[in-house]
Amino acid sequence: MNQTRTFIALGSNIAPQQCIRQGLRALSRLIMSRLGAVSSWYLTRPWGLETQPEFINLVAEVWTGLSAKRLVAELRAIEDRLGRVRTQPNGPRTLDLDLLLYGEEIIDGPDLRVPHPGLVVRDFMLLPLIEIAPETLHPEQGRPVAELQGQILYHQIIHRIRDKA
Ligand code: PH2
Ligand code: MG
Ligand code: MG
Repeated sequence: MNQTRTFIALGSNIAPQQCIRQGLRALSRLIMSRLGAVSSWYLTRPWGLETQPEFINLVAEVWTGLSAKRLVAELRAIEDRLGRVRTQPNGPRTLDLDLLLYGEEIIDGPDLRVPHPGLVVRDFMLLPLIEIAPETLHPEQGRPVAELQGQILYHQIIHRIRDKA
């Protein structure tokens, strides 16, 4: 099967240890797809809405035969199964699954932008990606992601979590 290399950001600040574990399990069972490398878990300060609990953030590599649109629909279905309630923008969530990169495709639609616009400015998206795939090309910038660290605007990482079990 012809598979595309994608990277997905996971984030949670409601029962985060449990939700991240369940999210990874769901990604490992995704139709027409295979879970690849998974970064360390990072404890992060909330960005956007500061009066909420700290997050756990990480990035996973997923090889998939799904289209970007279909993949995002599957990610949303996983979020819904994990009890995601959509009230405040940037508010607390059981699980957020954001598509960071879909091969070298650039998608600029009303509902979906890839590369994720937050990727280069949020440390909790860029640094875990660099940890697992530093050579990956950012298709809008034409440079490997490891060279983009100077563009980070939001430094939310508190520390890497050593014991993820
Ligand atoms: N996600 C948000 C809003 N703020 N803050 C952190 N630290 N981590 C996140 O994943 C996050 C956030 C909206 O998706
Ligand atoms: Mg998000
Ligand atoms: Mg999201």
